[in-house]
Amino acid sequence: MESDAESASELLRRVRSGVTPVPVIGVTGSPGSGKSTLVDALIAVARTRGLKVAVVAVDPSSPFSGGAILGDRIRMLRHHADEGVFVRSVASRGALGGLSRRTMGVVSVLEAFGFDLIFLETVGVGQSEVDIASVADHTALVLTPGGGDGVQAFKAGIMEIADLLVVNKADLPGADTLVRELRAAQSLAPHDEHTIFAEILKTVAAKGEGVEGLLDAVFRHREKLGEAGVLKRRLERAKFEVGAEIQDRARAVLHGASAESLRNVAEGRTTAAELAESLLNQARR
Ligand SMILES: Nc1nc2c(ncn2[C@@H]2O[C@H](COP(=O)(O)OP(=O)(O)O)[C@@H](O)[C@H]2O)c(=O)[nH]1
Ligand SMILES: [Mg+2]
Repeated sequence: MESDAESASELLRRVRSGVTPVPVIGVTGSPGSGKSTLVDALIAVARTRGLKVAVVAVDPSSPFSGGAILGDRIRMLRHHADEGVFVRSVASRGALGGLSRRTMGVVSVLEAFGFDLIFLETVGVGQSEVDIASVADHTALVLTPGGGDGVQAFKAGIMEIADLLVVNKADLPGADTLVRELRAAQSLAPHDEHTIFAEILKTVAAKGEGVEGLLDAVFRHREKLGEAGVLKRRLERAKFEVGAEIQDRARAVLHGASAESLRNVAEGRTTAAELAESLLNQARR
């Protein structure tokens, strides 16, 4: 599925038919905010409840540069002998926002294999926060005190896309201030009687504190969504996949533009729109 092999689409067709959707929980936030530690703690809690857990950690770097991937692997390694846990790091390969349609294929396979919960960890840089919200059923944004995270989340419009706002490292000073800032930001954001505000939760992932509560909040959010809400999220995911497919193709079409045709645009003999139109037409034939 990850390597986009010929057989992948047939496999995808099969794993997606008749599978009961399981919660896909997106975990995003700045590097170092404690996402991996939190997911690791969530695994432990979920296991005590008898739930089988899969984790897909999307790393924006190459699979060979080590760093974050290695750290995540080592941390979650304590679960390696547990057959109810599966952890997979995937490189984003420069895909927009780090999430690719291949990643969605991987999620579907895990769903078909009977995992009860699927975590999707992505580094929150730019577009990926928005992407994660469109592919996950439940998006948890991990923030830390004292990092100006609250203000930044508000500015970047991330508040609206998060279903759960997790103030991690609540053992450090400033956690309550951040919670207050987030509350204030929520009350200022446009809302009506139908708005479901993101729950704000404090955790100390490193000690497992507040993690039970976080998992409960995920299930509460699922209840609020209801069947219709979950279906809506699935449709968003499908839309993301189709969009990613279109972008891949557009890139390939652009790649086929000759230097001469580009020079014509640069020097005003053709407009960008005209060249785009003709490239798309050529690709159709
Ligand atoms: N003080 C404190 N440190 C934490 C907490 N959770 C994680 N950390 C530390 O923060 C660092 C980054 O954690 P990591 O999970 O790798 O962050 P990620 O990059 O978001 O996945 C590690 O050194 C963790 O031990 C916490 O609740 N309190
Ligand atoms: Mg991590």
